[in-house]
Amino acid sequence: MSAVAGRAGAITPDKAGGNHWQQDAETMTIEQLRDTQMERLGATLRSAVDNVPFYRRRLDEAGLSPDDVTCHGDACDLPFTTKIDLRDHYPFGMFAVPRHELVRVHASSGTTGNPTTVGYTAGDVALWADLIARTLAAGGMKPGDMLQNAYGYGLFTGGLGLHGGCERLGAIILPISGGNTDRQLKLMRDFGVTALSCTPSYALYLAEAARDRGLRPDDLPIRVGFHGAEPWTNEMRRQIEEGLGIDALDIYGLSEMGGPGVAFECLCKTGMHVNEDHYMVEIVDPQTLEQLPEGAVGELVVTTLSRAAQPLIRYRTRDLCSLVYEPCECGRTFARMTKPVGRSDDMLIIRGVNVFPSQIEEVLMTIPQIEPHYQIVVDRKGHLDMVEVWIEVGEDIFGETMGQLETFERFVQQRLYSVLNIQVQVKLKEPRTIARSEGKAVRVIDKRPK
Ligand code: DLL
Repeated sequence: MSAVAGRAGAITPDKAGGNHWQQDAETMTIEQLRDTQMERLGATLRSAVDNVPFYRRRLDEAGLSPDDVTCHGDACDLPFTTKIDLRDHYPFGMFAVPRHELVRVHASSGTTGNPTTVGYTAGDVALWADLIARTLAAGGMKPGDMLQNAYGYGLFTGGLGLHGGCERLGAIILPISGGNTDRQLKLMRDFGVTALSCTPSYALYLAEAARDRGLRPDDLPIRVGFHGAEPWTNEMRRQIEEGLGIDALDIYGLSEMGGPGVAFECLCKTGMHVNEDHYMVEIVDPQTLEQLPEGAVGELVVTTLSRAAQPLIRYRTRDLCSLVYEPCECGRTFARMTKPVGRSDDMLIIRGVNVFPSQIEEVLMTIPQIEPHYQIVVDRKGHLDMVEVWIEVGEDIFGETMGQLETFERFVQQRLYSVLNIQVQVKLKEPRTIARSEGKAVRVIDKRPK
């Protein structure tokens, strides 16, 4: 199986005015898609069982061999994979290829302590680039367009993911990464940038910053934006589109699946097309784990069909959404997923960065002056998420001078930064001032508008 099968090498306009990057693949019939999926699923299962002891054990326990999975219905018998499984096999225990076949490793935050690692072979990187090229082409990008990529570069998959896809498309990448808003706006105008990629909250922030500097949407050359990595609403879309004068498109992915590129919106804006030839998706009830029918909201479960370095079987994303199978006006036949409406775990997404409350607790509990009572308060100031961590400290600490208290707050802030990679405000609270709960402690107060 070639990771880049169906490559078009050119962008083909579709009837709705968007564009296909790999038209044959993106518009294949349902029968072709099902055959492709079963062939690739078989290869994925064989590789997982042959090369990853965890999967060999799991399939053994389920009394299954890869040859038992002969039709779509059989896939429901396969065991699930969770983030805990990835953590338990940190760092490379879930990889299916020897180290010399890897060319890249990314990582994202884990539930506790260790990050979740993601490996890529050269073929995986090439496949990823094609999936992002599909995403960018669907927004009308072509050679000659310039993409200002304000996703963070580094271990986060947003920066390098969009970067590779833009080069694959043959368009121009401006690898500016996040932050430095003045420079973002200056280069956007000076260079004639036509496309923007960043989190939706940063796009709103850029729109506001442009307005504050007296720039009107018509003064900005950008035409289209690719926004994801955190939840956003259609109302936010409206504000971004008005503020920047663009079409704002949703893109979805997660590190465990290689990063962005799992699903993308076309200019019809009627849900995100899942790249079903490379990712098999289902919706399950997060409690019973039973598969749910088309249109029902539940947890998205994804099986990789083409990733060589790290095949994942029935991975529980924890993202809650629904799927629609009706073909889209753009000609694409892949299922569309709705915007994720929430998560079935407690992960918070702060300015695009994943944060688990347990990570914060772990840090706090290593500091002896801190009592085991704390609260995490998340709010939105303007368009940016802000986090305050309220912590109760012992009586004795309030005997210290203001300067010493501030030094202590800064110390805790730095400890949290080193683990979370985001700035949080630490607020010291006097003993017994954080509300006690009779049931489950309420650790997170999320005041952000839904
Ligand atoms: O956020 C990958 C990505 C980068 C996607 C750039 C889109 C654009 P992680 O850091 O592993 O990977 O976070 C994955 O982010 O499980 C969702 O909860 C959330 N998420 C990603 N895209 C969207 C979206 C990247 N479009 C987690 N809408 C996922 C809502 C999203 N939530």
